[in-house]
Amino acid sequence: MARHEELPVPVFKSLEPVYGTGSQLEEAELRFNNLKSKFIEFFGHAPDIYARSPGRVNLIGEHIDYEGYSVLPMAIRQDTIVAIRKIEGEKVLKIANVNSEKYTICNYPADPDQELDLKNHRWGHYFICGYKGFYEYAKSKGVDVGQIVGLEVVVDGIVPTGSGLSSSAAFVCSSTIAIMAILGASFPKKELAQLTCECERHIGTQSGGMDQAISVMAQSGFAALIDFNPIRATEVQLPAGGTFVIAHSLAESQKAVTAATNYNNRVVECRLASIVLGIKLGMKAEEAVTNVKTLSDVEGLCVSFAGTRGSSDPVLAVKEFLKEEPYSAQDIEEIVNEKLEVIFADSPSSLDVLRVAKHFKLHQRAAHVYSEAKRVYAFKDTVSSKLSEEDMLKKLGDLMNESHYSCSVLYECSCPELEELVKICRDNGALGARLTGAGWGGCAVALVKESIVPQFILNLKDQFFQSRIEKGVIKKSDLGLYIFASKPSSGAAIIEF
Ligand code: NG1
Ligand code: MG
Repeated sequence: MARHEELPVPVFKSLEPVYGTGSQLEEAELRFNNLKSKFIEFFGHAPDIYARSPGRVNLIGEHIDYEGYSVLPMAIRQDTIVAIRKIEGEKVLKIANVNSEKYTICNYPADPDQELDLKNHRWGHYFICGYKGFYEYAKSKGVDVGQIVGLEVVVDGIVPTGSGLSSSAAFVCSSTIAIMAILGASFPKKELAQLTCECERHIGTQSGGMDQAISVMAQSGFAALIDFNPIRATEVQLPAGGTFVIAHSLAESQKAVTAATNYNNRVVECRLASIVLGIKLGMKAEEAVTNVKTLSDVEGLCVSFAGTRGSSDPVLAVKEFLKEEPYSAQDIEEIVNEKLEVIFADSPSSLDVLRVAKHFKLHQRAAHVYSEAKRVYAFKDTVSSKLSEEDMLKKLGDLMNESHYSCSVLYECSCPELEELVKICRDNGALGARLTGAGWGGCAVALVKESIVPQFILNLKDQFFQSRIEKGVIKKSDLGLYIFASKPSSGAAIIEF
């Protein structure tokens, strides 16, 4: 039997296969009805097809996907639904949102080669990422998708934005799949995961592929170990006695806007760390600059070095060869024998990073990546070990705590609100708690014993959210959006009524 990632995105004629029964189905029915009436309101007729793709919470493995390392996320119930219809004649993409006050209608030309105006970020840009990516991929595969047509689109997303729960990937994946379906193409899930990852980069972040991979490939009831090159998703059964509670720090992390100082900065630092490590471990400077792209490319050299010390831990090489003090651009240029602007000449977003970076913390970033990559496997091994459930949950919690420490201290992608929230989670009995997603705001995820979940949520409401309600940061009636327990949900689907 084919592995599930070889299969196409499932097409359903009703909502039950995606949303199950009960309150979740009721909520979905309301959303789909509303989406349809909004579509009629905007465009005068109903959509032809719907596509949905979920957000995700990353349980462990932060900021390592773009370095080629496996990660362990699960899909959450919150998703983005895209309703779509072809318009013959008019070559325009009309992208509307059910929340038309916050997200006003965006029009773009129906031109797959258009460049996105990144200086003027608009919410509709994410749809265009999928649009461009779909056409690029279809062309590379020689798939004929016919004449260019116009599209009418209405979007309904309930993944909180800027929260580290991948609202962006949910939007890009549901858009791409809707476009694919309306144009009559069908690609296997793993190809969609790859193409949506690449196309989200049109927005200007040098993302890894975790979010799109889990959004497209998730299986209900399971988290997944996602490997890259090639993309693969292996189901991970989580222990029944533990629940993951997601809580928002209420600091919004606008990744597309802060990329040069935050996300892309770290991608650049990792690349520089890997080049310097490659050189220190015997590569010719020129060869390292040309061939070394990620820390996983030089892991073998680091492990060989560790072997001379009777270990297999690549972090030993980091400690030996990368100084703890921040490097200046000049420090690095002397080692690599090249101008940094030349190394990154083909990447405008990396050049933006170089323009604003004061220094580069190569030691800390590399130490985080190598140690976090190991924690992912330790997490996976623990889940499938013979430990008692009690011991298993404790071990998983410890790994999450270590991950948070590393993100916070070595990768510096936390923020005061997340630190406060993580501490409150632990003080209230979480076995482990950590930031999730890119960080610099957004959500924390806590592993909590099933039996104390209701009390845990009440305590967090009291100790973290209450003062923010009083200050008017959020409305009490919206609390359910900011703190909730989550079970592993299903991945992308196409729905045709
Ligand atoms: P968020 O910020 O949750 O969308 C981002 C990246 C991931 C991964 C994490 C950090 C995008 C689309 N996603 O996730 O690929 O690198 O940060 O682990 O940029
Ligand atoms: Mg995102």
